[in-house]
Amino acid sequence: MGLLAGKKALIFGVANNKSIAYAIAKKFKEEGAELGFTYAGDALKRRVEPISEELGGKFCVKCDVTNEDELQSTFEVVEKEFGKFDILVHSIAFAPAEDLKGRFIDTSKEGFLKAMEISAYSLVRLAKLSEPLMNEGGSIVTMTYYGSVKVVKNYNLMGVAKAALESSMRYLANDLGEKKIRINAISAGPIKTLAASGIAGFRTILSLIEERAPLKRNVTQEDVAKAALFLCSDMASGVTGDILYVDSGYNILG
Ligand code: 0WD
Repeated sequence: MGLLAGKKALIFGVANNKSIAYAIAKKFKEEGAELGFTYAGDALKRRVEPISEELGGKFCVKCDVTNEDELQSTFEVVEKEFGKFDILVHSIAFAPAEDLKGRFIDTSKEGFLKAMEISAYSLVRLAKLSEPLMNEGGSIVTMTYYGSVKVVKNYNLMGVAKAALESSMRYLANDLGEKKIRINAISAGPIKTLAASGIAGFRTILSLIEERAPLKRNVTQEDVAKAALFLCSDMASGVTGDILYVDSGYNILG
């Protein structure tokens, strides 16, 4: 029997089959979970619907996390289709391309607020909407990156948004603990996905990891999916408010 047999998982952040959320959903399905999907906008519908079909998704609904009406209607569908559920995957981020290069000091107010809303506040909002529908023993996982704690060239505004995300995750862990709901983050090493293609000099970062990280290789979506499986399964029953680095060990280097 799979580690997630009988569990229901709601997945945010599939854009295509390179997305980290896709690998996580696939792994969860293999381990017996039932899945529900959302997609950010009409342009992604034709990519995410076939993925939902492939993985036997119970539903696949449009949900731009900046749109309160769509958030409300999504959770109405979740309640109707799932009743209660067990796992929330938050694998969402956005910052304007012009704020992911050059000097951080030049970040626009508009870009800053947008990045914070989509990349950090959305976790708080999704946790709030999930709380009444989550079973005891439920688990939330979000995706972060090392640029939150160290200055990484060009990561700029997204680093600041990830710092807010990580801190939000810890405060949410404290709030949700009494309901026996756990929440953790995975700090993934760089992986070539749609979101990563927006970061200037991404190839250089990939080469640096191969050269310097203890495991001398870049991580894959599958590496991250296995860590997500651990955090969302009963194997991690005592773990909450934590950040699990899945980065070939790069973060330990001085
Ligand atoms: O190197 C990497 N790829 C890393 C990614 C290293 C460490 C962390 N991460 C994080 C990202 O910051 C993000 O939080 O992992 C998460 C998933 O990213 P991904 O799988 O690398 O990228 P992608 O496949 O592009 O998925 C991110 C998705 C969006 O895709 P696009 O590319 O269309 O922006 O986030 C979703 C959307 O599906 N998203 C939204 N969802 C709902 N409402 C919104 C929104 N407003 N905006 C973006």
